[in-house]
Amino acid sequence: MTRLTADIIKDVPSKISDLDHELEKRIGMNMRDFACYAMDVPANGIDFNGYDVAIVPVTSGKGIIGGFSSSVAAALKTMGMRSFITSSCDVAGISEAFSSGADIIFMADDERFIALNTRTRSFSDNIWSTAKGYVTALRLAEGGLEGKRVLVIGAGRVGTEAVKILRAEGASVDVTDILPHKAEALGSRYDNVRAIRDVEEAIRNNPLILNASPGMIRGDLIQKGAVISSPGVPYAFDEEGERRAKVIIHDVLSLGVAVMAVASICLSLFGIPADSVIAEKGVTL
Ligand code: 2YC
Repeated sequence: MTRLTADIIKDVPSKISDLDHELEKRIGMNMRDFACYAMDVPANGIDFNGYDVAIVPVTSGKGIIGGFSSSVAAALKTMGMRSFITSSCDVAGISEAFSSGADIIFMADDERFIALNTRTRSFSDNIWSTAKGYVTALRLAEGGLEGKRVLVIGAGRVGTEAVKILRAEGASVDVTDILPHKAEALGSRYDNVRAIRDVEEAIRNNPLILNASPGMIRGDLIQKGAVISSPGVPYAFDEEGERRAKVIIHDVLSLGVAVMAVASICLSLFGIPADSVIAEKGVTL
């Protein structure tokens, strides 16, 4: 997954309520209700205000990303959770979170971004949650994915989870990646999944796209009326693409965080392995 930068996320805290209202206007659900919908949690099934959520800055590897913790905190607060950023980082921050009675602890190093539920010992993962959120957004925008063909651009960790979740929803998948072997690995592992080498041809032929790649997508390739769900960072579309597409769903962090929060509460499994067994078995409360 592309590593965020302070510049990419600099507006998240100030723009989070606009995003929430935009979502409400477009799909009739705010971020919190959308995340519940994505996780099959009944509306009002969770008392969000009853959750103290700690975000622990992590200095390992490439270190802290300016604004990352405050962006996560802002998204969680918008959902009605009581979020706070620990004053310490790393292990000291985790112990601070525990001793302050945090119910859920959000933390990210360069490899993984998780939400650990201290009450149920389950945790959710940003990769899977982002894929789940963006497949759900595509389904809502398209009015259902059963029996449809979706093009997934990018066979990285989010794209791979999205392929699995799309299959679990009854869609057929064309997948393409700048490294063809990554798409071919998915094509040979799953039926109803085809690896496509010519990405331009694939974009021209598919009106349903989930973009999980960091690359730009030329607007002149996009079909008129295309429905595009795009967790890929940075934003990939030019004016021509925006003119042609019926809808392009994109945000840089908050939708994945919202699904993580709900997933960490409603999943009693200990963790969600990267191969997202949940996505294939479905989640029922
Ligand atoms: O500020 C901090 O605590 C840093 N350790 C956060 C590092 C996040 C690295 N991961 C990413 O940038 C992307 C995010 C979209 C979530 C997953 N990968």
